[in-house]
Amino acid sequence: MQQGEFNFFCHEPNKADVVSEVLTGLNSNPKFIAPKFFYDQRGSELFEAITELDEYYPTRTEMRLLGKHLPEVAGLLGKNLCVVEYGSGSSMKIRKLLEAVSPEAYVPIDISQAHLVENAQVLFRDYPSLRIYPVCADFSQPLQLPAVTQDLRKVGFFPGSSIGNFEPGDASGFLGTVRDEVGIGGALLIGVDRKKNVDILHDAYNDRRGITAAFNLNVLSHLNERFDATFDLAAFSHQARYNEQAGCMQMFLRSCRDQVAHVAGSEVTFCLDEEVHTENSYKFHPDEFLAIAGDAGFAALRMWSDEQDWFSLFLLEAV
Ligand code: AVJ
Repeated sequence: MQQGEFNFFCHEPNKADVVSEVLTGLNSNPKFIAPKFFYDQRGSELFEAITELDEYYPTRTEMRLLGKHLPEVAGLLGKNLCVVEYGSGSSMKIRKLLEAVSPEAYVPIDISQAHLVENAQVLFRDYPSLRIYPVCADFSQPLQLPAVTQDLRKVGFFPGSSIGNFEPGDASGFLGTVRDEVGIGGALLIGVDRKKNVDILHDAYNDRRGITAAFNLNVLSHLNERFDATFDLAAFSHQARYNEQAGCMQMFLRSCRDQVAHVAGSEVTFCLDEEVHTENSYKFHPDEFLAIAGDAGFAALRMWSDEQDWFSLFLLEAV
């Protein structure tokens, strides 16, 4: 049995750049906070809770597709693989993929260092012969994969329709960097949420128990802790609605009064009813997604969808 290995690589962006990124958004008109700031430890836990909600169908639908089609994926991918996971959320999905394709190496990439390393160590305990190289980095930016994996065929894994967080132009840009990272002949297994009845989407982002609202508001707690901000969460309300023209669910935090918050020493003013944009979650027709993937240098090998065409799994090859 091959001896496993665990080696951590840190490319965490420096704090000054992150602070200026946050302030740029909060000084823009309209104001925005990038969705990556949802995922501190508490945010990752809240998202975990969202995936178990009746209304939030994407995770369970994708898990069913993985369960059903991973044997075919394994047959198509072959051996001598390195799985590169963009954003290491819960390990439910990656465990299914690791079990199905038995790669030589696994490279999880995530911006939340504690969450990343903790998840990777648990996987190393359960898969001691696997070479695991966690990389702390912003996966939306180009990065060097660990050189020790260069002799292996790269398979990118981007589940959950997190591709939906990118603006269409940025989505093909991101997939282009993934294509460069996996290289010619490399592959990408990606989950994509489909366009559907707006009521279903509305309910998925406005769940009865208010978990999504807590997840959305938690971004302010994250900024309070990390950037000495002074946000009063009780002075903002969760808003989520479908933008028909753009084809995406949009989330906002609405200011319940005129107010001022300090962020990393800078003052930010909010008017009554002013909205801060926190996330776009684009929904796709298959041809729309394949056009974006094609622009990025990927060809479709397979597409699998659930019986209601609510969610699709694509296996792409870098050409
Ligand atoms: C993890 C980005 C795919 O957009 O559906 C869940 C995050 N936002 N509920 C999504 C999310 C609100 C989720 N992604």
